[in-house]
Amino acid sequence: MGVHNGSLVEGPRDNLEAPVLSQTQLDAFERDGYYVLEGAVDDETLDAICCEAAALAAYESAATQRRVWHERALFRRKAFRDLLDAAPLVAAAEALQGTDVQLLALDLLLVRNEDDGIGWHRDVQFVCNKTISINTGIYLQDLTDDVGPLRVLPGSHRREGAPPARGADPLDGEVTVYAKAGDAVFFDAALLHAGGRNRSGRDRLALFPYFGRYWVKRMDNYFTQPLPADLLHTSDPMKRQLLGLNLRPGVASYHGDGEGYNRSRGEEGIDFPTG
Ligand SMILES: O=C(O)CCC(=O)C(=O)O
Repeated sequence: MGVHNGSLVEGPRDNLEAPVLSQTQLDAFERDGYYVLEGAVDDETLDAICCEAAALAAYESAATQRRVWHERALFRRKAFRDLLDAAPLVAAAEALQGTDVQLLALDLLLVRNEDDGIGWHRDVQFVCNKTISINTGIYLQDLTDDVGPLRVLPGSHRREGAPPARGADPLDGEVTVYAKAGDAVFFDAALLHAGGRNRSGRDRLALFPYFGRYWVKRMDNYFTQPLPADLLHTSDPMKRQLLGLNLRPGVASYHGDGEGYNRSRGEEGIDFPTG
């Protein structure tokens, strides 16, 4: 077993097109299927998220061992909306997934003390030779052995088939990811991974922004509540793209171009804006 392959994002995000990860880091993500970005969320945002998450957990019945809150529950709270302003997080997601990156979902996971955790699994069963979507664990406490750290099987995102072991049994080549609170563990959603048993005596909380290509369907259909108005009507181009409202101008997606092909087939004023 080893430890994670993380290292810091290189430099501030001053240009949307500028790569923020080195080619070596991108190659490691392609080979291993995961990448740890240290300090993805600043301390102020992380503190606010921890407070809101702890409040949600405190309100939940003590009998609940494990539960997830989805994006519409979370986006009612400013602290979670502010995650979309975490520039290092968004820049790394863009570098790993592509310029047409979208936020497919956002979940908060609560794992109570003495919960068994979750055995080896993939978040999507669709294994192929490209990364279609990336789940991201942002843990709200340091992942020490008593908290039940995340375990991953490097390279498994490119290999079809069921986990070669039952439950959470150890696997040859597995890596334990000792991420710190506020780091982001990006992993190809087809990567085999497992979450350990929580023996810390405290709630184990983690946020999972789930990224994908722009042409992958967001999980909007599952929600009965719309996005909050400030997100739905935001003029921030990157937020609009993350939320599936508009691609940023000039960003290539469906046809590998900037939507020029679709526009050339349309009719002005009917199926695209004229302004
Ligand atoms: O608990 C973790 O660290 C991972 C959680 C997970 O993989 C899941 O809930 O699907």
